[in-house]
Amino acid sequence: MKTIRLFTVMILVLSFTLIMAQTTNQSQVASSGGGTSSGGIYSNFAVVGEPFVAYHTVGGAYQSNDGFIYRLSDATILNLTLYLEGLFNGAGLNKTQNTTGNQFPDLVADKINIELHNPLNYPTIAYSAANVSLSTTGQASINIPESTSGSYYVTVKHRNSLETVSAQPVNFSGGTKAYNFTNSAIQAYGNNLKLLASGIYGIYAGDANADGLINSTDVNLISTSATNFNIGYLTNDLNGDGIVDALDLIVVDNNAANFKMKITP
Ligand SMILES: [Ca+2]
Ligand SMILES: [Ca+2]
Repeated sequence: MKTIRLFTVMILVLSFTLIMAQTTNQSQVASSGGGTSSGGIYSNFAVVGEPFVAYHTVGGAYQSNDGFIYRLSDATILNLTLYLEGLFNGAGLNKTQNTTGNQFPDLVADKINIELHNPLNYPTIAYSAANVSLSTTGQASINIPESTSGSYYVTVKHRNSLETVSAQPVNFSGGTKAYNFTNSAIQAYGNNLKLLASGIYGIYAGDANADGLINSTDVNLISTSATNFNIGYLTNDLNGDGIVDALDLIVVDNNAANFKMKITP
């Protein structure tokens, strides 16, 4: 009889321990936004603290615990470093201006578009992010969804700069990826970067009509705008000071004279 009672008590203690363990574990799982659950499978959760380990797995491996299965997100963060010739001030990027002051708040210099292109068929875009903030230190960051794991060329577009592509495809299979367009010309496909200062490279300015060529068409657009004393946050304002004038013309003239054009795979 005593044995049976002791056994019952042990079962109760064990059950309580298991319940507590499950509760404790669940309390340490925090949604990172958009977490979903279905049939006991949780996905896109960030996991904090013990006893879970935040694996970053390729292709979506599963970590099971206490009857639940936690699937950890394979989303990738892409951290780009790049300078735009037009905004470069010797140490970083100027903040673009409009008629009343800064166009963007805080440390945002301007906005860019970032595209991931198929490595075997460049015109095919696998993912794109528009209006990404580019900081005065040349930093831009985007989240690449898990569905876009794999290798892609990284393309940077800006409203009056030359389309520029990474030298090679970048692998996006989870974690954080950094790509730097400022430390060497060979970081861009076709070495298509301009030497801005000793050891510092940037994306060519002056493709005002965004056709992939910096030529007389762009010169004429900017020249006309300067003649009309246009002011504001304008595509023809290459240096972003809020005024279209001779300073912008010098930049586009120089790049047009050197027949600068986009170079893509
Ligand atoms: Ca052009
Ligand atoms: Ca200007």
